[in-house]
Amino acid sequence: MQNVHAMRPEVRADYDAALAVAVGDVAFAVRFERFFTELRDPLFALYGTDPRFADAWERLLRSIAATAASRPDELRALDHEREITPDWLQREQAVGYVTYVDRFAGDLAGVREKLPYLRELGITYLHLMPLLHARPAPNDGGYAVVDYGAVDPSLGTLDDLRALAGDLREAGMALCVDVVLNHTAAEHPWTVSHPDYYRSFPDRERPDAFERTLPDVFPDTAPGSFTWVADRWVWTTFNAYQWDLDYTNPDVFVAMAGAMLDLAAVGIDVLRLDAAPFLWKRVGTNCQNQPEVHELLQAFRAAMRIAAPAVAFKAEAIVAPRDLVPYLGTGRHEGKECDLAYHNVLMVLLWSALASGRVGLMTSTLRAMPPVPPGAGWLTYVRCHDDIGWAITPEDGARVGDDAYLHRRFLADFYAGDFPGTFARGVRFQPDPRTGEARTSGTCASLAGLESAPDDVAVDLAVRRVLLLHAVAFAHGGLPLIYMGDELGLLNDTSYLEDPHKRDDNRWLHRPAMDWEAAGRRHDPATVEGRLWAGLRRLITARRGTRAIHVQGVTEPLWTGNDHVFGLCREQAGEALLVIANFTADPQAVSLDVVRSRGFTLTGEVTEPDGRGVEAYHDFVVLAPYQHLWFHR
Ligand code: OTU
Repeated sequence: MQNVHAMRPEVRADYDAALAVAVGDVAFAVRFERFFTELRDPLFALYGTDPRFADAWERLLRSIAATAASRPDELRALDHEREITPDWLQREQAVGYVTYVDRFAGDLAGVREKLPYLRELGITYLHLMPLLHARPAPNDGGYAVVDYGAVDPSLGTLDDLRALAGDLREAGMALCVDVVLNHTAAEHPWTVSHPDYYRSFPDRERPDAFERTLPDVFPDTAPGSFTWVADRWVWTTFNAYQWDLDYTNPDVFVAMAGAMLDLAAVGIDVLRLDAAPFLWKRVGTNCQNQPEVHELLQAFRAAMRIAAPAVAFKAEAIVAPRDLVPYLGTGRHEGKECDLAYHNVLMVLLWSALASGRVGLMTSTLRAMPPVPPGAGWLTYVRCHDDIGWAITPEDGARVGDDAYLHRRFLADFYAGDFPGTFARGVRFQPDPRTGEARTSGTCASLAGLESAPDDVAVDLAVRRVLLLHAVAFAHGGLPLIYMGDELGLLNDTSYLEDPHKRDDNRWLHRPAMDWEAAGRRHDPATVEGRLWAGLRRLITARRGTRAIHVQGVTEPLWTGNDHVFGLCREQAGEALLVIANFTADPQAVSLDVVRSRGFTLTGEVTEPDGRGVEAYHDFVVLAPYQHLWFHR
């Protein structure tokens, strides 16, 4: 136990307390010392002067030690493995799938039975939407938890979850679940036993002060950020039944850390930290992305690294690039925050390019993105369970001489099916009458034109659009996610309109139940399902064979000299990938110089993940409608 003797004295005292629980675990001792200051410093900075802190700190150390001590051999082996290969989530082989448990397979036992389907697709990472015990509907799709220590009874038990995690491990798939850490359900027992876990105010003075600079998340259905409950105003950023936790209280941090550690003990591999930007509030700001949020995330991360280092963190922060990249750990937090974050900007730009048929905004905005800190990576995706918020800033627009406001209006109109000539069939989400803007709901296939397609030609174009967007998400670098049903082209599902608890929230439009009958057609090349399935399989195979996609590579969006053709170059360790992608329904030519200038050649090393051949004409490569080509060197 050499390391223990080398410990600094102040570490030693706290360590002794923790060690009493995790006796004789050398690996734990090493981790404890290594990450101790990463845990202690942010917490002392946030809570050091709070009289509640000493007791909270002791409880935290105890639960960290208890989690480490009870870790079964199987998970310890995983801890060891992932400490050696921290890039395990960002390899070129990694592909994720996102789904609701009930809508995919009824319950957790059902998901276990459906694993062969996911294996066949080539999935290595499964994100199951919120599955902890939620309040009865409405519960925002599970984002209103009443018990963090239990699975929702409609989906199964903790044992079912443990069994599923075990099956997945055996199949080489990682399991991600949501931790709703910004708020609990209004019915959570804490609201009664620990009212000081929440933020509430006797009158409107402070709420009014905050609301002067607070944007509305749900301006249409849940305006304002406070809800009058009995005799006070409770902070409710989202729906009235979702009460924001008060992270100025150290007990809240410890309670939520305990919930995360318990999930680690069940064998969860990745925690999705829901609504991370909102954890800390400050008057005079939009109460998102405050510096304290990063202190909290670093402390959660350090606690987990000490207790269960196999577990990775994924930030759900749908914010501007400047605010987003810090969730991956920047500056003094480098290497100490989340492993993954959603690349919301890429997702928005893909749909923007598809609607306008122009790639200038996408190219210039992506080129201006701050680089990802070493070791961290993006989650790239085309659709998810949420709406699409058209986060295009005035600076983004200005770079290509476009008016960002008008472009956002165009996108909302286009994808709501209102713009003349549009192929999209989506709906407006939370239109804001004050600005005339709206977000967009709708499934990938419906937004891409499959629902509106009058004939085979239009169906063909819609299929190609779906594959094109996925191709860029798959080639970009990071961990690509497929949203359940998109592999089959599932259309908008309007049945939510008949459910009084869902009717007000049109995000349910793009949360259909899995159509297993449609899935049954996935091997028939004459069907839409067959073509999408085969197309995605080709993409997964192409990605797998492309070392340049590995996280350590560099992503460089390229100008191709044709405003309708997107270019993307990936390089890592001497290997490179060039993707050129036509975002229009017309043939588009690109000078072969674009290919040659990067050292690629037209013959020999081209893959055609969309199944069509390469056409060259004199000194040009001519891309068919929505075609994308992958060049390797
Ligand atoms: C998340 O989304 C979830 O993804 C949603 O499904 C939930 O409704 C919500 O939290 C509440 O739990 O505003 O429009 O920057 O954008 O947390 C969706 C992050 C949301 C927010 C995000 C939030």
